[in-house]
Amino acid sequence: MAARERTFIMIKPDGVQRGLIGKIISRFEEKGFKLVAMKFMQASNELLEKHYADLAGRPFFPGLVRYMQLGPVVPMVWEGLNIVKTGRDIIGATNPMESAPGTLRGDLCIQVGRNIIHGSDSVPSAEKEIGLWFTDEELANYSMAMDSWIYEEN
Ligand code: IDP
Ligand code: MG
Repeated sequence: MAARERTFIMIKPDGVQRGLIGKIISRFEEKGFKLVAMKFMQASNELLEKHYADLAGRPFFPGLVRYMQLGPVVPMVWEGLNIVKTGRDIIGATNPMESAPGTLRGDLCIQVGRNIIHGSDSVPSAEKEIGLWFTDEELANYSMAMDSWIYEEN
């Protein structure tokens, strides 16, 4: 089965505070993706600076790191066929003013600085982000009983 791609998804502090954890997780579950790892934690400055290293030079960077520490976050690893791109499609455009209705950001938030969720933008960044937030031991190795109802045999 060709379903081994993984992505890093994280519910941001506003998503947690607004009671959206269940709704967000449901979207990925109901699609048919497989949850591989999840935790509930307060992110450190150091971890966030590494996670958002590519944006370090941007004017909004200090505010972004502050925003991400306003409360606990829910980092997760999800697995499935083409999940990096499909995950970004489910999440919607970075700025909720441009996110299509039907996407998480399009339906559930209003401003770019409070856009509730993170998703990796490529397979290499997914690998990097998974390694930053999780150890290998934290990634569960199991098969989902319903996989043959989600994926064609091959
Ligand atoms: P992404 O989360 O859709 O991948 P990135 O460009 O990687 O978007 O930016 C990371 C995060 O930084 C965004 O999700 C958002 O929280 C924040 N951000 C991006 N652009 C702005 C901005 O112009 N003002 C404030 N925050 C921003
Ligand atoms: Mg990004």
